[in-house]
Amino acid sequence: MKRLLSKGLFLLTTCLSLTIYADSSRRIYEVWKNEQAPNQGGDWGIISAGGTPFDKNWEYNSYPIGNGYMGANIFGRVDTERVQLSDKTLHNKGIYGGGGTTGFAELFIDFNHGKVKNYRRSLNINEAIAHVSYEKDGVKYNREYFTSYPDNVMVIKLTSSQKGKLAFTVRHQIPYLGLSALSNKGDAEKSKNYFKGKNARTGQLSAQGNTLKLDGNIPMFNQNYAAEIKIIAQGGEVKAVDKSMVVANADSALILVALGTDYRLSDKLFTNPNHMKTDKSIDPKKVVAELVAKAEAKGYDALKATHLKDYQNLFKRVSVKLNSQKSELPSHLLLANYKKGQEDTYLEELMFQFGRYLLIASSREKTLPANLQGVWSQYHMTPWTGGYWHNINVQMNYWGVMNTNLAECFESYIEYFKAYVPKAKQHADAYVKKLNPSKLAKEGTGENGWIIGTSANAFNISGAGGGHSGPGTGGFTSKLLMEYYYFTQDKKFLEETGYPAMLSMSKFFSKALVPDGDLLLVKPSASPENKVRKKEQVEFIKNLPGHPGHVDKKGNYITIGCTFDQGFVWENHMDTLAGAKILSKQSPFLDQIKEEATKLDPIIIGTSGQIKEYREEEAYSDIGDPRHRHISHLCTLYPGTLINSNKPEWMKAAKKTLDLRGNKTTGWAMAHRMNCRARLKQGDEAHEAYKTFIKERTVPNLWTLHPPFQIDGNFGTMAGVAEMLIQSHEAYIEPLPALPKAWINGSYEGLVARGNFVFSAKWKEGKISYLTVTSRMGGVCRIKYTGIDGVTLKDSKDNIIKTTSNEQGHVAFSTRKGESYTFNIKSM
Ligand code: FUC
Repeated sequence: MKRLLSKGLFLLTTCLSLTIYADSSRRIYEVWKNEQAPNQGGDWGIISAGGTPFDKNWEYNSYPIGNGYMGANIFGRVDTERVQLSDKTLHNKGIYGGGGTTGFAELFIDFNHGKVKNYRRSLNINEAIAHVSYEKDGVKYNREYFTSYPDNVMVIKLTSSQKGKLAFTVRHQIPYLGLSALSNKGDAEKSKNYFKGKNARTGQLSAQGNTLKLDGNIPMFNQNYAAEIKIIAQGGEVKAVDKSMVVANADSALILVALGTDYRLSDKLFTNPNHMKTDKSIDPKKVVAELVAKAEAKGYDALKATHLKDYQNLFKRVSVKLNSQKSELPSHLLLANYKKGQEDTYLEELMFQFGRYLLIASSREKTLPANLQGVWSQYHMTPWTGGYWHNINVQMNYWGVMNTNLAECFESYIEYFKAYVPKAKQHADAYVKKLNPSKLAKEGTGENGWIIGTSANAFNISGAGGGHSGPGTGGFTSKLLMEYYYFTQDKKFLEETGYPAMLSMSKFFSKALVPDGDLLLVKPSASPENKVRKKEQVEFIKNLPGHPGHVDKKGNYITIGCTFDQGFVWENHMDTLAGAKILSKQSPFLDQIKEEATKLDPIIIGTSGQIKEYREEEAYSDIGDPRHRHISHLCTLYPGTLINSNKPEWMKAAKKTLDLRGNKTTGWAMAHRMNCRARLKQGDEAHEAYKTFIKERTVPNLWTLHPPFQIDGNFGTMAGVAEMLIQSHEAYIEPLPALPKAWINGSYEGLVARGNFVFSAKWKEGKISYLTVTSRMGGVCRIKYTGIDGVTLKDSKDNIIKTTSNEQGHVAFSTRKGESYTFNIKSM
């Protein structure tokens, strides 16, 4: 017994020391500054700058925390602290009339501390906790802020180094509650309309005992909302005065915040009329009261422990070192220096991990997916509605979710998809009926498939057909589902959700194709957002034989068979066929799409050596903007797979296209270029796109801009870093496929490849010195890396594992679920 016990203890200490060892090799990443965030104190008069709302203080300087349900922006002020609160489900009419996210509530905490010493504010992204600390009159003040996903509550802990020194007043506010909130001079007249009718909101505030409450309604979707803020002080007293809570002589204090609305994700939500979308069986006032009561009963220590366990379970899976030393500079200076040409790769690493932080903070199971601004919105009218834009933006949000080991963060999109798909089927019925009636199957049967167009939000999705983006948006979306399967190997998901979705998308695409000679082309078709701009282009189009397309009033060129649409039909048809093979399905329809896939002619090289964006263009930019942000004709290079290393002439043309297009573009568009360069194995060019992105589109809190703030760039470049370090979209896994010179030495742990293989690697002078694979699901692992064939492979028990290699030197071996395999690189 004694022996057993000591053996157990030995094992325990070994495990512990191993964990500690692994942890100590990890860096602590912080976004931090020795200055407070500037704030105009909730000046909601800012309505527009260049057509979209814009507040530099919030966008550039506040620190975002979130738990998927709610977001909070922390300013860290010592006079009046501002904590700006958001909830993805809260919508008003929005900028285009179909709904849009809108700011939820404001918390102001008056400290009146004036001039202070040793000020520091930070966002620790290893823990997802924001901190503020400083000294005033010899007393040290500390604040800690986090949003817990398991407890769905925000926690603010305030302490002072001397007893009884903590004194502050908490005020809550409902933003945009009518015109009184306006103070903006020039825009006041114009902005009146923003607060009227469906954009108005009702609301009330109360303060009782030690609790602040607010609740109200936004008429757009007849949506009720509520918040509860409880202040618990140790020592001293808490007193309600007017509509605020005054804390005096306390030693420490806890502020618990819960937000809620009567939004419940379901298919009815998308098919019901606007006034019947919310769920009146939910009482948000009750919901928030329960959340706060539970959190109070649980207590600060347990809340924090639960939060850390939950967050770190996801965050700690990946570590990356990119030829860097940890910088001691505050992050805004690191960024400022980088912009001046001191390109510290530590910032590149920090940005990568910050992307993972933001994804965990804004996309969790049972919350809505991350929107254009993640989970954060301070505006009455959020830019582009803060919605889900399906011609690249929402997909980009999830490009990196799998390879950066955060598969669980994609579950929110899967749930959203399941809820909107009945509406997407109605859109497909309407599309085929209007645009290709001879192919219409009986409406309501699902036989016309499903389609989603560009714009969508928590309450509505659009259909496709006409306008600035072709129906390729549907294939762009279904791609995410197939990738989820490839990475997780979750067959149940494939059987129940992924495969039916792709099969149904293939049904839709079959009906969107029309014969053209021997080919099948999507009609109508449009390359997302690219417009005809010059007279010469209009002339060129007019003179095209057969007049395949026309320019609409907005300058969109609506035509037939754009590369974007053809490409996504190909991708989806092939994914459907791959899914059918895995699930052993057969049907005449599968034979039909196999045949269709051969008639798509999706990639054509033009006279400039470019991949054509339009079939009818000859030289580059005969049609469309030569510098356009969208590179939709390269979507089959990334995230698709049609353009790959088996087609060197297409790879060459893709490089040419990117060279011609250039990197001068919006934030997310730089991220797409970065990923494309990675797929082209152009490590230095991918890195160049990343550098341009950091220099031109990154702001001091490390959020990134379109401009204005749009989170897809953060997520897209996060995906790009991983894509440079590991790829698995061809028949094998390739570690370090696009390593730039700047990352000549480095390491990573925990990046995921398709097949659910988890990789860790170290490299020196650009060459791998250590490589290990953990198999999560079993199966055959195939690796491409120069010189790897013949290298001894061992499992975790030091058994030598048999490998086979093919003519190209790719190595393959069978794996057991849960087992790790290490290459003895020294023998290379
Ligand atoms: C797409 C892009 C725009 C912007 C918007 C939210 O329409 O073309 O640049 O990102 O989405």
